[in-house]
Amino acid sequence: MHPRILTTQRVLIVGFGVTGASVVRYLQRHQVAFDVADECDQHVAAERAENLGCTVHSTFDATTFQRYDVLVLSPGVPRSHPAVAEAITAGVAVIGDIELFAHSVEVPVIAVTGSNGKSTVVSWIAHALQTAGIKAVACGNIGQPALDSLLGDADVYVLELSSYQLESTQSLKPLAATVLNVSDDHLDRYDDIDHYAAVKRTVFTNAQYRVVNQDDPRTWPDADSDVGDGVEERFTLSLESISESRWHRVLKDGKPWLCDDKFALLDQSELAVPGEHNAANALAVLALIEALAVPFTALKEGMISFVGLRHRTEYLGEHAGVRWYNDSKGTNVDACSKAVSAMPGPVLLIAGGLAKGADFSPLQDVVRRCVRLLVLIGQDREQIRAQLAGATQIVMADGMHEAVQICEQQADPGDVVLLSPACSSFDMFRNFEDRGEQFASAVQEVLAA
Ligand code: UMA
Repeated sequence: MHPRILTTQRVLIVGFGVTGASVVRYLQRHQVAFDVADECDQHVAAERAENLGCTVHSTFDATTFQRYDVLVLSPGVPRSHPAVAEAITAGVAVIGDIELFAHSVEVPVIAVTGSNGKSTVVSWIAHALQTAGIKAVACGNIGQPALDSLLGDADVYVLELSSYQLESTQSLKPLAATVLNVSDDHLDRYDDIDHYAAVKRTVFTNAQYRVVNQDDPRTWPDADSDVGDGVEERFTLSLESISESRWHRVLKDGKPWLCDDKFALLDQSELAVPGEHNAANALAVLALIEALAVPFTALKEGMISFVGLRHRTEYLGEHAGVRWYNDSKGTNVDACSKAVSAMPGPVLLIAGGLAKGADFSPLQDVVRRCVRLLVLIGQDREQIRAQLAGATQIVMADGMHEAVQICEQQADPGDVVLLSPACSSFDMFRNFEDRGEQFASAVQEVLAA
């Protein structure tokens, strides 16, 4: 919805976190009047009302919501929330921040979604483009709200999108879009994984170039979603099925190289980030940037100088022959499995937290092969123990500090200690960053000993 139209509408911002605050700033810039709703303490609401100069509702109420023409919904508020659902039924328009962004953005957008690797791919694209002298701005679910990023000077936006954001987005027209992969996540908000995957695939709507993961059918655009001759081009990518894929990997002199359909471009061992999943991420980066027609020679330096992100298989250091890694961003089963597989030695794994309805039994195989000791923390640790029973030795810890101490005592030289929880953090920590910081600070004590 264009801001000009919004000036004639009664607008309610639903949720006043990082996104809601960015919507406030955006609407203020465009002289659009609004109110705010957030299920917060009444005193907090009163203080906010004073600061914002508008009405702030501290409950979500169906009758109240229906007094507005448009709700701008924060991604963490489900459209199935009774007050929101009733407003939708009553004909109230419910949009998200990305819908507003879509109406204001004037340069190309590369849109990235998927269960795992989104933030890495988005940051890697931005880094590679910036190293090539192109003003690329990473934003969206990665933490920098898309609407705030419009204030900067960008040649291209690299937009990380969650399924939550996609639910309330219709008008985005990305130059290139991808669903990197789909695995169990957020199943507390969706009927099942197919429902979740279908929401993810809406990122392809109106996209000029679709980057498809040949190895993961759930990422393939729906057959009836082609938008016509000359508009769509599929850049498939695969670590495995070479014949099908423009972007893939080959062995050259016994070493893995990343290739397009003509040339071996990049020796995988030159990448600074470890693991098979990062080889797949690198292919996605190259395939998405291809839509901008930047030659590989301009990208190579940025491809190999990308060192990864904090809390994503982040190397913390070594003590007494034991290496410590922080993968606090591993908030689901698939991410945890990939992190464990990427480790350079037998693993002592710290996992657990809020399970979000996930099934942990797919971890059985990798745990059996790679994990010497599993230390479980958090609210749903009993469920995880039951689903991984027999795969390895399992012990329980009451908190992060105790988990680190157990690993320090049990690790032998050559082992790796990895935090990759496969769970959300909110039972014990403010967020995954807080969890990763607490792990890193406990590890620092070990490293300094
Ligand atoms: N709120 C309510 N009622 C509800 C839910 C939320 O009142 O039922 C209020 C809360 O009191 C709070 C606000 O809404 O004040 C929080 O809104 P939010 O949960 O939408 O979170 P934001 O702070 O706006 O952050 C969101 C993303 N969070 C979620 O999608 C849950 C951030 O992604 C994102 O970085 C940010 O927008 C900027 O785009 C975080 C995330 O965990 C990292 N994302 C999930 C993921 O990656 O798996 C989807």
